[in-house]
Amino acid sequence: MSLADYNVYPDVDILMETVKKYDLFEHVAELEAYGLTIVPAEKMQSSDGFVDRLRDAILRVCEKRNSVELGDYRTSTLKQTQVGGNSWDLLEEDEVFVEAATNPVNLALVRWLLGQSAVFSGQTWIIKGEGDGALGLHSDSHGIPPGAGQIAHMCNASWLCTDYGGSEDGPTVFVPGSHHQGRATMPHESNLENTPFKFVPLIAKAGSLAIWNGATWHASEARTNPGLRVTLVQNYMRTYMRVQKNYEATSPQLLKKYPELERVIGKSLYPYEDSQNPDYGRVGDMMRTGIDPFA
Ligand SMILES: O=C(O)CCC(=O)C(=O)O
Ligand SMILES: [Fe+2]
Repeated sequence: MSLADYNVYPDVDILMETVKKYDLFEHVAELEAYGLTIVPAEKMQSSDGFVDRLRDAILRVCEKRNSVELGDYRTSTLKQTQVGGNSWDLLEEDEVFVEAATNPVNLALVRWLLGQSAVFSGQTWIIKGEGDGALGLHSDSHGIPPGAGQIAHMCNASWLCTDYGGSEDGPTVFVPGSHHQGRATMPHESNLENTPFKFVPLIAKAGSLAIWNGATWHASEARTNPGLRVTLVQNYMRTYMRVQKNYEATSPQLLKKYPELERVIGKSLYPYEDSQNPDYGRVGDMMRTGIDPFA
């Protein structure tokens, strides 16, 4: 008899049953210890052809939204600057995005990190072409001040839609265990060329899911291989990251009369005004709190 069979702690019992059913114990241990895990495609319980449909949908929506022709993703010469825009808010574009967001293995690990009340926050694609550059080490747990590292506050569950075989593919890289620091990276720590931290690359086949505690420091390497790296990024958050009502639409008259109001309703913070495009000013303001609780 296992502890879950007593059924006295339903929120955990159901998780344990799911973790056992899908053989995820190693992944749960890696999430705790390293702050990330990679679930191979064959363990994802995805339907037949899922990752091909997902990649095709991303490429199709990208072409439509950005008025570009990608051609064959294996040989396409397009660059991130041409295909990186309008990449958020994909859920209603194709049901494959709903499949991705509600995949049972994905949700088991999301709920392990964030509890049963975990909330879907957003999806975006990353499409990276030959010659596209590196991205510095950072935390995705925007808005979480130092000192709050005991639990995961948000997570990133990313579907690989192409194979990541090595550095040449421009993969994500991670600093294992960095989630225990409970803070974002400082500017002088973030450059992969001279950061003092050791990092590991994400190497896996298309259809695999890489999931990490949002506080785990990660970056990405430059891509030198031809063709495109295609990824679906998914963010989930704990409930307290939600506001009861979004006051962004507060009337301009009130905002003018009460100058403090704009700041109080978080008008310079999440969510983005344009649902498909990050407002980089807002991202910066959100991220600043990750290294200073008084920010
Ligand atoms: O793999 C990449 O290109 C960067 C990924 C990343 O920073 C993210 O998904 O939050
Ligand atoms: Fe990130």
